[in-house]
Amino acid sequence: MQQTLVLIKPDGVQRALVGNILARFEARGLKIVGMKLVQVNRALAEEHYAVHQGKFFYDGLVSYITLSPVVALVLEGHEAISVVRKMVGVTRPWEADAGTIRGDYALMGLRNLIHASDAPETAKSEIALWFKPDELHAYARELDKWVNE
Ligand code: FUP
Repeated sequence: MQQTLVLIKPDGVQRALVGNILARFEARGLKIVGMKLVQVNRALAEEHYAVHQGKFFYDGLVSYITLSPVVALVLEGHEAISVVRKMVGVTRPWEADAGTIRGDYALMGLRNLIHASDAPETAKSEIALWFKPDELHAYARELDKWVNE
């Protein structure tokens, strides 16, 4: 099973959309294997967005994610990385399809509610950045046999 890192960004927490967003992932069959509320400091923000360093939007991105707490999640499931990316929708919220999280709840600019890893290598490094090994939990769910088999 694949694992992916998801962040419900400050706007998602401030707009009280955490429960709604989690419900979508749970209903899809994805399993929460890590979850915590994090007040992101500048160092973590800079490391998370290192790939964007030097781009015109980098400073805004780093400030935005440190404004207010985020919910960090590790979700597990069959093809979890691409499944979650499709559920999230494209980066520019005004272009995101209806039915996606961004397409249903976001509209403008940086306020795109959510981050999700885009590939197996980034999922691996982002999970290691955000979670210690003992914050991730392997457990069986009765419903998995109805989702996965
Ligand atoms: P996504 O994977 O869809 O979250 O998008 P990226 O990782 O490419 O970008 C990360 C964040 O940078 C996005 F949330 C929004 C911001 N961004 C801009 O503001 N302008 C751009 O041209 C590209 C990204």
